[in-house]
Amino acid sequence: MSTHAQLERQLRACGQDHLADSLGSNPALADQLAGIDLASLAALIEKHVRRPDQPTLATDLAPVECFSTVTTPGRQVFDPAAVARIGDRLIRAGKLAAFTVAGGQGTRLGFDGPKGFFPAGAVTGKPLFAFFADALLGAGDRFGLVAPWYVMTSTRNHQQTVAFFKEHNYFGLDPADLFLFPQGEMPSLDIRSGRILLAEPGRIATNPDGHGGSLRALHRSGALADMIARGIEHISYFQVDNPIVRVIDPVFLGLHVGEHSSAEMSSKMVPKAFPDERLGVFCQTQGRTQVIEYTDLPDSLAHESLPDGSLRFSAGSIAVHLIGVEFVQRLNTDPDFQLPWHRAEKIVPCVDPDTGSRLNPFAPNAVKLEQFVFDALPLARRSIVLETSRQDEFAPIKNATGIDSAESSQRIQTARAADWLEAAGVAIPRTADGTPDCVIELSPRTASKPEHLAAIDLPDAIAPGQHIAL
Ligand code: UD2
Repeated sequence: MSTHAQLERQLRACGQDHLADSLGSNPALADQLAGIDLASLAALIEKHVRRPDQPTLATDLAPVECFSTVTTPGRQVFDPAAVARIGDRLIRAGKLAAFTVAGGQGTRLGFDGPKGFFPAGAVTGKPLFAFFADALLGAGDRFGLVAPWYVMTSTRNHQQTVAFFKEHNYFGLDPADLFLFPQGEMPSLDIRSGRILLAEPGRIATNPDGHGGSLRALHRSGALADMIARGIEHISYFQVDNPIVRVIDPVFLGLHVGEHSSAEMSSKMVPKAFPDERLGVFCQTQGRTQVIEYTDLPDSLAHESLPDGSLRFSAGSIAVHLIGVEFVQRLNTDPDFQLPWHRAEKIVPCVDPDTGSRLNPFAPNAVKLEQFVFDALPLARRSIVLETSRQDEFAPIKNATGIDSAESSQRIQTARAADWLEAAGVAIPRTADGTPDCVIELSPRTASKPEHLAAIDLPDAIAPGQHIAL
């Protein structure tokens, strides 16, 4: 059977007659469909569009046990210095790479451009990508070598991102140590019929396949092969939205490769600030770690508290992981490897396939399917979770205003820098309630931990109202 006839048959088998009918007159459509797994589409439409159901939770769901550097009661305490020595050795030996997932659409932020371009610096206005580059350069200064950086984009922001890095002279990094690749796409489906929507006549509407798609995209893009060729053994995974993420962390790496872990996939958490905080929660079922996304956690569990008043399911995911290169290789060579798909209802402007007229819906008209990287956690044999300090490592920029906005992130950045500088002997102006009366932007090249400030020439004091970048 010709490829064309085979494609037509596959399309009809999964209810996409409107595409099968126009195949002959539109060769570009066949190219667009080539990257899509049509064989599994019928089952996905049935499960997520025609008969969507609530995800079922395991009956033995329990809170996860965590290691802690902040010694919250009840956590497994360990010796960070001993563990850091192990991580330190691996970093110096060039075994760690950085990996940013930057393929999301960032609709909530309302920023006109890829999120990595967002001006996150309170004083310099430098973009998020510059923060991560500075973190890598800072680690390079301290460990004697700059880790390679892999950035996952999406088809819609890839060229723009490549150009942005070039325009900014790769933020001081060697372009040979930078690897940008686009993630996979999924067709966007009509919310009622399951038919693939058309973005324009003859062109299907697609959406990025979720950050879980990164595990396959690493392989497909050649990034994984590049890591192996460089001798990389572990991947420091983080999202594009958190300017204070500790990109290179010897303590976390030492724990990840240590006796309690299978060195396949490890995670960082902070205790949730309030029950409905929009963080996935680490849980345990059948001895395996997993994350339940906040949208899937029933209210009763989100609010359940312990006798001391703390939340029972409190371990909030800050979406920071260490992932073993061998683990990613294993998943990609396993014919049964498939992360679950998650359904989201979205507004997708499209054209009517029957009349060709443009539709601009006001209510969700599409089902978007995405995979989540944390769904790979239960595939790891022993997966550790490390509690960390929220103020030191988590100040995401997701929303235009309020919680997790640029304003809240910059407030946390200043509070963190003020505490670190004060501990290093710098006088910090504070208002009556203790809030710093200044704006401080601390580059991760200068310090990603308080002790890094010991090696820096610091001012004696910061003036009230001063804006300072260090
Ligand atoms: C994510 C987690 C949430 C919590 C929070 C911490 C999910 C589903 N939820 O919430 O549990 O850990 O972060 O900040 O992850 N991305 C891609 N490709 C895609 C989709 C997303 O690269 O197809 C990237 C995106 O660019 C961003 C990250 O993944 O860096 C997070 O995506 P999000 O904004 O959808 O997740 P969020 O912030 O609601």
